Amino acid sequence: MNLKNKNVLILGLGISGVSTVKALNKLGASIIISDTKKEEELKDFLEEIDSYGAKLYLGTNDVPLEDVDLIIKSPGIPLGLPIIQKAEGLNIEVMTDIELAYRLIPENKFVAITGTNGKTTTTTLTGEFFKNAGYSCHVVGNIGVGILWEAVNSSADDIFVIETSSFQLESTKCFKPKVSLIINITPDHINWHGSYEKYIDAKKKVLINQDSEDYTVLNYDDEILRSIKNELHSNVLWFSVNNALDNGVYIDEDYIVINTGSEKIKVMPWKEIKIPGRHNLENALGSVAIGYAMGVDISTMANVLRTFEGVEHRIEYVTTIDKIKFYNDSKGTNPDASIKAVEALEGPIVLIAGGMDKGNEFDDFVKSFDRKVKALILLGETKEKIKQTAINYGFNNIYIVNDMKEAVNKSFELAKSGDEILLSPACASWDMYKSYEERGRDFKKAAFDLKEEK
Ligand code: UMA
Repeated sequence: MNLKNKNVLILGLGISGVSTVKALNKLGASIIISDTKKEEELKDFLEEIDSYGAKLYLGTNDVPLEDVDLIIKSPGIPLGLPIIQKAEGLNIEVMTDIELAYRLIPENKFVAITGTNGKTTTTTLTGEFFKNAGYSCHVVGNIGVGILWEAVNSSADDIFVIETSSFQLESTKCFKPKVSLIINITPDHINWHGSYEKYIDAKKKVLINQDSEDYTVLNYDDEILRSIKNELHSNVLWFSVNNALDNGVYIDEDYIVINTGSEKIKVMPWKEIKIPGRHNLENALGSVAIGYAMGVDISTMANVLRTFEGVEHRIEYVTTIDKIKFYNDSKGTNPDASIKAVEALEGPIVLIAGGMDKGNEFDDFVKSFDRKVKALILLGETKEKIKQTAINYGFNNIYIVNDMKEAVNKSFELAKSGDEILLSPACASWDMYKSYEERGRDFKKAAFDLKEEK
């Protein structure tokens, strides 16, 4: 795809927007940028692309489209936005950065990982497999690194491990990774997609173009994923925590094994995996299946699994005060993710939850408390919704707070020696913060401030 002298409109100047602008500048495109934020709010991002002479439309997404050849939109911008509708009427192609990256390097070594939960851990872990096996590997995408700047600076043999969100996938057309993985699917981002079915359809776009040269890794324990078997044209590799498999990665007498169809390869005892919890075992099995498909040697994968400590904001141990441990799970941005965090800790737990309302229900979340959660501290847009759900299930030890500092102080007041304080909001952060990372850092700061006071 040749973009030299093409007029490309970048909608949204966030992390992916900046990476896209830098890449397009290198490719010789003429760049137009539009963002509803004002210049002042975009100061840092604008500084990064200061010298490129881009035409700016700030404080608005209303841009004349007459001369525009292509639009690259930030993942979170919905396809229903008037400018996108207008572009479609004018036959101007609209895509996200992962689609353009694929079109620029179609003879790719793209590994695309999606799922409702576990994406970031699995993407990081898979990247570690490749790096430790001596590959040059870019870990990019929803994990917080725009793909395009990395793509235009890569070599032919480089591998891209891409965390792909439903937002990024929804507007793909040709995107066809060498290996795809869907870890699990449960309801999320319903408001944005319009329905659970549309969210599932977006996730499926990670594998829909794959053919007999490609591999699709799927969780056999997930009913939705089992049911899409007939839609695949690729080589399927299953993984399962619960079931023995004819073809795939599973647990056999305490060992992680790969059944290739003709032989069973022992990887390692699953109990030696460093990251805790059943959900992390699923993530590990998915990563092993990818590593196997891409030819990473077994001992490298086993060594990484024995030492990999997990990622920031995902059941991250923060500190201990008076034998009370603090865990940051700000990445718990939907009920299912937070259920996994509650399950992974031993308890008793004082749980801090609540945030932006994405249209999720919290029944299963509250049911997972199961006497392990002793108190619930709620903040953000969903505080009353979660409170009401908890009360409906007979859980009444609930405290409403206004900010993270108050949440941390209140939880410490309620916790006893041996308890665990867990931030796992079950909601997005965007009602109070720019990102889940900012929310997680705020939680950690409040915990460390409290420790200093003590
Ligand atoms: N904007 C408009 N018009 C709109 C909406 C937004 O102009 O109608 C502008 C905003 O003002 C903003 C820009 O678009 O300045 C986009 O910023 P953003 O924060 O939405 O996006 P990025 O900074 O580019 O970050 C995106 C991903 N964000 C989303 O999909 C919402 C990041 O995923 C990703 O790490 C990054 O690209 C690099 O690929 C974050 C995320 O929350 C972690 N993802 C969701 C999730 O995991 O649940 C999907």
